Amino acid sequence: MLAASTQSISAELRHRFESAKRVLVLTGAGVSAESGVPTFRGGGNSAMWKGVPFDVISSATMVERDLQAVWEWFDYRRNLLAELQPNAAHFEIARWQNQFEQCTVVTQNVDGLHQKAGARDVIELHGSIWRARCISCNARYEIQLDKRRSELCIACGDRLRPDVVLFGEILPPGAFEVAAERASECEVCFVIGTSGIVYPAAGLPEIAKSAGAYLCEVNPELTPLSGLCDAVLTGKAGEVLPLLK
Ligand code: BJW
Repeated sequence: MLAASTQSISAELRHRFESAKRVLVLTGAGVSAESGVPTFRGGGNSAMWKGVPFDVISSATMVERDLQAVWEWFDYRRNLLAELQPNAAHFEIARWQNQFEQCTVVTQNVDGLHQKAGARDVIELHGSIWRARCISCNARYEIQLDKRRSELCIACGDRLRPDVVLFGEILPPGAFEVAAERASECEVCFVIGTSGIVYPAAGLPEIAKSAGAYLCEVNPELTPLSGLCDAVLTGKAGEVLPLLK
């Protein structure tokens, strides 16, 4: 498959990009791949932790069955993230927020790299690896790398769990609703580095498209959303996004 080049950016995409006032950017694990963060799927492989598929360990059932194992998986990933930096794609998206009147960044990622690159008001559909949440009262706590992570809730004494959205769990209150509203208002919607199979996030491009937005996918592979998109830029986000300048 041919990678995107300045030539593959059509005149229409360039025009839409230059004239848009409201843009929505939906990102997935692929946007962080060039920072060294492993994706969940893609290339025909599925992430594993100690021989357990990620969709088993990242599940509500596992929180009930073996919270300790879930913490180990997230502690491992958080420690990995501590060494990693945002890449050109994160920085480009953060820059877009100064370029457009409204540029909403909606991410499925829990890594915090958009914010580290300077993006503001990021809608984190699947929570954050940098927070813990009480399993009873939902009180939330920041997790700092240099401090020992607390195991119990200060407010009610019950156990804490990672503040991320696992399979079968509902999204943070209001997050999808705000994202869906922005999707229905945007003129251009970018779909970057997501396999587009996890809902409700994967429904956002459909909302944008039915409200008349121009859809552009950036991904080295085709996805179930590719057919819906007006432009498909085949390549790595960190290489493709700077071509839009
Ligand atoms: C590059 C690149 C480079 C590589 N540049 N690109 C409707 C239909 C069917 C099922 C459902 C439905 N609605 C809801 C469901 C159930 C379920 C679901 O969607 N299942 C599907 C798998 C079928 N959804 C849920 O359970 C959600 N909850 C919910 O809907 O609540 C209401 C409800 C409750 C109960 C019953 C019914 C409804 C919650 C979903 C939570 C997902 N959680 C995870 C784990 C988070 C914690 C953790 O980090 O471990 O979120 S799963 C995992 O997948 C993670 C990701 O955010 C998410 C999406 O993955 P993503 O980001 O797309 O990554 P990959 O790895 O899949 O793809 C990477 C892509 O990057 C690839 O395409 C590469 O090619 C590309 N790439 N390098 C650009 N350099």
